[in-house]
Amino acid sequence: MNTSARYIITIVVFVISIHYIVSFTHESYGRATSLSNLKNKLIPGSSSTPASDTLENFPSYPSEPYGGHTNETLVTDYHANATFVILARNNDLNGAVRSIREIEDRFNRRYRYPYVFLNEEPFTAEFKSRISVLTSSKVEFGQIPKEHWYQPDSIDEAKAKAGRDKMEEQNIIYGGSVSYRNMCRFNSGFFFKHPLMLKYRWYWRIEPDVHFHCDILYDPFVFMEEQKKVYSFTITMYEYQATIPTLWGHVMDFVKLHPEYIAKDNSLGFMSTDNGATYNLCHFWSNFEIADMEFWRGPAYTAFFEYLDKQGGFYYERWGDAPVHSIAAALFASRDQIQFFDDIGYEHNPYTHCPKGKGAWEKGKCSCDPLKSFDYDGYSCMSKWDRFIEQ
Ligand SMILES: Nc1nc2c(ncn2[C@@H]2O[C@H](COP(=O)(O)OP(=O)(O)O)[C@@H](O)[C@H]2O)c(=O)[nH]1
Ligand SMILES: *[C@@H]1O[C@H](CO)[C@@H](O)[C@H](O)[C@H]1NC(C)=O
Ligand SMILES: *[C@@H]1O[C@H](CO)[C@@H](O)[C@H](O)[C@H]1NC(C)=O
Ligand SMILES: [Mg+2]
Repeated sequence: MNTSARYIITIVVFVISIHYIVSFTHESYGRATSLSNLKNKLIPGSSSTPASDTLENFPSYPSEPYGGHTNETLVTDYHANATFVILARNNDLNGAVRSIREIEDRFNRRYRYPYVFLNEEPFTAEFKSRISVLTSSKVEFGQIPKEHWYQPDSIDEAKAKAGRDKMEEQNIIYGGSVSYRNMCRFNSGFFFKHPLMLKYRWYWRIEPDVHFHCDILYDPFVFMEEQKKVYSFTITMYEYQATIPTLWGHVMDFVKLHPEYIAKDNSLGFMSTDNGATYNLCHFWSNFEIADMEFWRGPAYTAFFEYLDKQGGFYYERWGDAPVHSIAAALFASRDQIQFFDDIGYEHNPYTHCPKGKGAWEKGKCSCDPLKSFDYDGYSCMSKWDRFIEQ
């Protein structure tokens, strides 16, 4: 062997040795230069290790459609003439902060609908600053006119007191409370007349300490408008009979006086199976509402509320805004104007509506337990609504 041949062999052996040493000590170098890898590069589609293989050890690892990030893009599409409305006391501040934080994160930071806060007392500076910091939307704080809130002079206070005492004895929730009655009457007949609300047509009612469990990926206000809806709900249930002993009788008297207001394809059949003789107590839970204030401001509801208010049942009994709104929606709107929002995961203690529609829970990245939805709880009226709407 001559000198130059020996020299070449030495170099070749040296290069091969370095290759193996680096291959063992530097993993990525080894992968980049391995034979199988070179083969994959030369013959496309021959890869024996699909990228997803690495996830197979983690069967619970989120893959589509669970994964991805929440879309943060500001929605600049057509917006409805709409606002959120929150009735609250100053000491409801922390609960109100939690509710607004959630609706912002789940929906409104992309839509920037305004907020109107209402209270019979002035909101404190602390309340205003702690709410305003949560959102880029316009936030307005209004005081409720006295005549929209307090028990009117036309109410016989002795009779009202007797009613409260009786309900307290019966252990009915809020049975002895005057302020709760003020609140129910205000929500029934006045919130949509507040000067801050008059400039809007649509509203979304929110209470302190509620939860929005899912991303809301479309605009429910625009949906309502486009679909010509009037009223919407997420939870429906039975009312306490003891809070409304005479309500249904007055409703039927009103219907006889004003048959012209009854909608053609109404939802009386959801609330009564004997054509109105008796009320099954089903109503929509009004702590969540997305609805059209023109409906409440219109002639049918105006006459209806005035008629009920004259009977005094908001104070002599304890009529809630939930049955009052619900019965009105059932009688004066057609059934296809009432919307059940399955995809809006919503909780107001102690009940939760969790989406059940195909893929809705995944799409909304919902934090609620789909097995614990209130919909088919024994106390829910949802199955009655399903049957009514399908017939
Ligand atoms: N300003 C004000 N808001 C009230 C008063 N009572 C209740 N609210 C609000 O009215 C709504 C319903 O009251 P809440 O106590 O949640 O009643 P519940 O949901 O029927 O148990 C919530 O938004 C409360 O913050 C009150 O006396 N003054
Ligand atoms: C995010 O939302 C905007 C506006 O709705 C939409 O145009 C866009 O396609 C969305 N992007 C993703 C990744 O979903
Ligand atoms: C929004 O609706 C209110 C009430 O119907 C109306 O007075 C107002 O003019 C509307 N605003 C716009 C911008 O359409
Ligand atoms: Mg509440």
